[in-house]
Amino acid sequence: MIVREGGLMGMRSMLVVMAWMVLTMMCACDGEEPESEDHGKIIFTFFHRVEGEPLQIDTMIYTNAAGNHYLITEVQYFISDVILHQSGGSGFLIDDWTDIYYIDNDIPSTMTWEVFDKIPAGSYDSVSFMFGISQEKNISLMFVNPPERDMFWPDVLGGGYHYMKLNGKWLNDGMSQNRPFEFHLGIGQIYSGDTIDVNDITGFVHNNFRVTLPGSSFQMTTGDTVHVAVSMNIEQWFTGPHTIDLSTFPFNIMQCQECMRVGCENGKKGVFTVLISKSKEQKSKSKTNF
Ligand SMILES: [Cu+2]
Repeated sequence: MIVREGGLMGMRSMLVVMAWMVLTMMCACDGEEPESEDHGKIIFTFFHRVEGEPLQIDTMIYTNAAGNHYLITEVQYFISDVILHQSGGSGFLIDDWTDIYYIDNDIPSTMTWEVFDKIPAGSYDSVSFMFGISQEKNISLMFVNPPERDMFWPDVLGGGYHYMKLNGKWLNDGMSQNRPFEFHLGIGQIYSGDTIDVNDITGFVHNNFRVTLPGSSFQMTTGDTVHVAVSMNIEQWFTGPHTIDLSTFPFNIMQCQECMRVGCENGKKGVFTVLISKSKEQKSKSKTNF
């Protein structure tokens, strides 16, 4: 409120001020009233691990199922259309503030997602999310700022955005030098010939897939904060249904649909696991750690 300096406040002005104060108080009381709908909130935290331990970046200490020694330099990915599956009911879609969420191992703030949506009280069987972005939503130029913007996928290769950039280096026994790998997932291409020439592209494949987190049931009661700690188990990208030998992969797989298909099939099982915990106070500092 602005009160002008100088001059006496007239009766009319005083009445206006008093009316304003009464209104403000009423509004304040309104705000303290409990919402009619029963709901709680949900916070996602993201962890990157290798064989159960927190990821150590830039260190050649890991060996995948194929026997390649490897290190990881970057982990960047999108999840979208998170659905909380209500017991015996439909799904609650998280989309109030954002429906596409970016996670980056180098940007700690992205590793915690305080969901804006008010989550209806009740019991939930599971939590699922789209890995990457669905065909309908994966639209070129929708992100104008970094870091999301820098996930763009070239239009000529299908457009939109990478689902994931998992970058690193690998080395086999007997090799004298590291080689880079770019395990990038996104829209695949179908080529008419045997050569990989963008002029021969006859179609695109949307490789995004839905992940249902195993053991992700929870109960939401009013005032609860449910903490969903999602772990990406990086070694699982290289194994599962398919053992991936980096020496037989192109260093960048963006134009190898077969490579991306195999990678995505590994991603559907074992890559993502979860721990769910609850806190009562909305402002609680309690947090789940692996
Ligand atoms: Cu790429």
